[in-house]
Amino acid sequence: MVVMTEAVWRCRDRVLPLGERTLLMGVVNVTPDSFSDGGRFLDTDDAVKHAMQLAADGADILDVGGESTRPGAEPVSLDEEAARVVPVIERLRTEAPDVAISVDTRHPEVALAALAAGADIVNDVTAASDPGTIEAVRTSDAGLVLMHMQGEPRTMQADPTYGDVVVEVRGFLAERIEAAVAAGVARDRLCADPGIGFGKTTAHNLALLRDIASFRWLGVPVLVGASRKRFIGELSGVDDPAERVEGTAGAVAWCAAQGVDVVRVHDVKEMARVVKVVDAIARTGRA
Ligand code: HH2
Repeated sequence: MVVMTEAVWRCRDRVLPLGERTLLMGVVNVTPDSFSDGGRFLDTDDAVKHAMQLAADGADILDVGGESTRPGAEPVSLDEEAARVVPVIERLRTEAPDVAISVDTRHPEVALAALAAGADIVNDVTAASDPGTIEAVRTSDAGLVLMHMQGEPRTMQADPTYGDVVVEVRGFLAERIEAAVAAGVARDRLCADPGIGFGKTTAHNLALLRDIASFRWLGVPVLVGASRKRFIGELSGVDDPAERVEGTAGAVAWCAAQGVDVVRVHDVKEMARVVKVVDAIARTGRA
């Protein structure tokens, strides 16, 4: 049984409830090269249509990204990245007013443009390593996802090495939370993510997921993005990332049962059904 405390995640003027249920962050990749759906939604209309479907399927947050962070991906220019995400965010802001919008970027310039277009959250796979991102979040009162990554996308899967992966990743996130708070970001704006697949072997991913409940000690909501990732394909014997739905459901069910607050997923309709059942079993406070 997961015993939850009353808490919220504040993102600009939105208040996301924590504890009652597992929140769903739907992935909207406006990229030609994302690992599981690259090129499908590069056009603004296609991306908005896809995002609206995810919202209808039950997404609480739409995570709009314009740069692939898959292992081996080449960086894109800031102008190109902003040109991909800003028109999509502007449209979603008016067409999906009830859904929170995050921008998946490691660049403060893109974060600022996305916030100006109406984004509520900055999702940064470098845990706001650029002080400009902290400043953009502080001045806008946006939410901020701090994610752990060892190395950088192009090379991170070459030879990831840890002593104790759980202790190191959790310790890193604790430091980044304190750094953000020291720089003036309110603690209730923050969210922590162990960065599944970012400079991690399958064994590292599994160790982090096995011990994910301990990340609740960080005192901020915990987000996990395991959806369709390589280790899921490896474990379930499925090559095509788009076909890794059942394996993803296994990881999502585990996370929901362990009290993870937000799961970042591609298959929102299916995972909404999964978390409804697991939340009803695992979370207290229900009739
Ligand atoms: N994973 C991906 C991208 N952004 N952000 C957070 N906070 N956590 C994650 O686990 C995470 C993330 C990778 O998935 P995807 O966006 O589908 O692929 P790509 O980076 O190739 O666009």
